[in-house]
Amino acid sequence: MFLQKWVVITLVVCLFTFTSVAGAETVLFFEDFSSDAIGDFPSSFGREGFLWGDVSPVFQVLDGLEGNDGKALVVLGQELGSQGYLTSPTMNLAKSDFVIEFDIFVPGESENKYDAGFYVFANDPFVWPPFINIYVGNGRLTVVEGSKETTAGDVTMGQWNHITLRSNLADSTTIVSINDQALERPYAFRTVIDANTPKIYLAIFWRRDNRPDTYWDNFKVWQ
Ligand SMILES: [Ca+2]
Repeated sequence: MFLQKWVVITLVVCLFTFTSVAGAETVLFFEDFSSDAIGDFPSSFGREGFLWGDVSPVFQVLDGLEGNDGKALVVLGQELGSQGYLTSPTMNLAKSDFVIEFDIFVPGESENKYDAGFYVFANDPFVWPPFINIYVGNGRLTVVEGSKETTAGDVTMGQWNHITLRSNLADSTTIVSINDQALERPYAFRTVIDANTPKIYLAIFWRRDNRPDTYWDNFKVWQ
């Protein structure tokens, strides 16, 4: 018998995993109103499109509001039925996810009917409906997608509330939290954002009644 000896060559492949710098965030928009003068209209927002003459709300930068450090924006509701919007610059999205954070203060006099909130619009300005509609009315934070309106939870009247909205366009979900209390389930939104040139902008709005005023601060949007 001829015994053939086989030489087994073991090929060792070294796999190097290059981990990207996960979590590196790109800030798309930040406004704490610190560079605006007291009493001015907030300079980084526009008022195009959505104001109605004498019954418009008044958007004004104030200082030292209700325990908040520095300046904030107050929306002074005027006549019954007043409505108004102010809009952020358009933000171009490079990723499928984005986060919006802001602080809101609603005085405790909540018996009057009012809504104050903001829309996230997609693509071109003022194409209805908004991608996301989130508002505070009578002590509750409500999230609207299309015809589905869901009470997200209670905001605390008479103090600042920190709202966070994490939206993932890839799976069409958004998770809202109030004062870092995440809601139990995500909200599913239609993805109406143009996949080729995704962009969003915010529109803060006020409608219905003359009281109470609403204070906003520290808008930050990143992805
Ligand atoms: Ca501030």
